[in-house]
Amino acid sequence: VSVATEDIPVRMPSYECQRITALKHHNHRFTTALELLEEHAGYQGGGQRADSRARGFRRASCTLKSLSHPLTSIEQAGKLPNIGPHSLAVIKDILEDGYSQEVQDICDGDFYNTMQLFTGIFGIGCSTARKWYEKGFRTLDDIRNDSTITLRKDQKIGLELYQDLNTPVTLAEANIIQELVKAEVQRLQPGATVVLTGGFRRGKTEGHDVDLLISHPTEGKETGLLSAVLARLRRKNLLAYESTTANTYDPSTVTKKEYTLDHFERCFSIFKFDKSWISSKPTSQSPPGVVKPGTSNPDLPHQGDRVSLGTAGGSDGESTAEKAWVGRRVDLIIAPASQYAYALVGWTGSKYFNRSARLYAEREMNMKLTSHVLYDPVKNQYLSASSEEDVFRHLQLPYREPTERNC
Ligand code: DGT
Ligand code: MG
Repeated sequence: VSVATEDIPVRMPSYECQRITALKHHNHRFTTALELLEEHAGYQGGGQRADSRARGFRRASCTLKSLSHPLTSIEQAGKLPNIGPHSLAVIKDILEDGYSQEVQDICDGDFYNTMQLFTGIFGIGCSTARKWYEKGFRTLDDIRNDSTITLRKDQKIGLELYQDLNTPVTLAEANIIQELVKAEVQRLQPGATVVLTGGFRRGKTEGHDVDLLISHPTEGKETGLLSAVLARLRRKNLLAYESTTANTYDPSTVTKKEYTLDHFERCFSIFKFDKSWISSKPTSQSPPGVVKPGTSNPDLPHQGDRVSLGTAGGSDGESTAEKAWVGRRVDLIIAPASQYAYALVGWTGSKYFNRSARLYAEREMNMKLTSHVLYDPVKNQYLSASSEEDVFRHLQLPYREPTERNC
């Protein structure tokens, strides 16, 4: 007897971290629309209410991503967890008409497109972008040419390198940057580790930045590493921008503070990625797209070589028209060994996976999960973990591979 997939009862747990969410799934036509609505809701002011509207669309999208077959009926959508009335109405439109007029109108509108343009500037958040939109600004030149706007250093470079920073980073580029940083880190501190986290670790082949988690198996040996690595990169003229924040982790405040952001020592940077690195042929020992740094490869940067040809200038100006490098956003995060497993989970993401894991820990396990530690307030115990598997085990969650955390 054959049963139509939409008639199979779906038993889906409501926390995203309890489910498998792969990059490829069966419901892209719905999730693209819902995530556009999420983005649009996030662009609107209104604090927590706007945030929770945005989150509602994302949660509905996450549910459909976890579904093992294409959604074909609104009745079934209604039985799934975390799909609110607004999302349901959008799904219904798409099922019936093949598209959503609401989404179409947003895409065609000035507001959404301008907000996308302005929030694409490194250092510009929704509130500044919205302020500019309300003042009537619509193009990057409107911003560049307005004498009343004072930009911070990061925002200036964001505007200068707009084109670069809005071109997705490829996995091949991310691998090269990871190898390059690893070589520098290990020269300074043998045995130190540099792991590519974020979306790339979840299997994405493109991203908006490169997230590198740096650690050392011996606690304490990571101290001072970041500033030393940055000094080396600076000497080689590989940095177009850097901003470091010190470690502010204090375990005793774990229950008091909202730990949505973490407290690791960290550097937001923009690397000057030499365009010629990517055209280099990988060596036979390298994985595809990876060029091993070191003396064996003449194409990698050395002090004073052609990497330094470029200087950060206007993306549409003469100075950068022939620049030999492309700007790439890189986050360097330093995690002490004892916090490494939690940092790895936190920095692998996705952001929504983390959010749901933290919520699950709090509501279902009565524990506090952060990127530093898992804390049990009843036993007043910090639960140590030496692997991601340990973190999942402590939470009594089935282990999910990074590629299954794409909510
Ligand atoms: P992308 O770069 O657009 O391809 O996407 P992701 O998933 O790499 O996102 P990204 O780079 O913003 O962040 C990487 C992961 O690290 C993400 O899952 C959330 C997490 N993350 C980012 N910033 C922070 C932070 O300040 N604190 C903590 N705890 N986690 C963060
Ligand atoms: Mg990333």
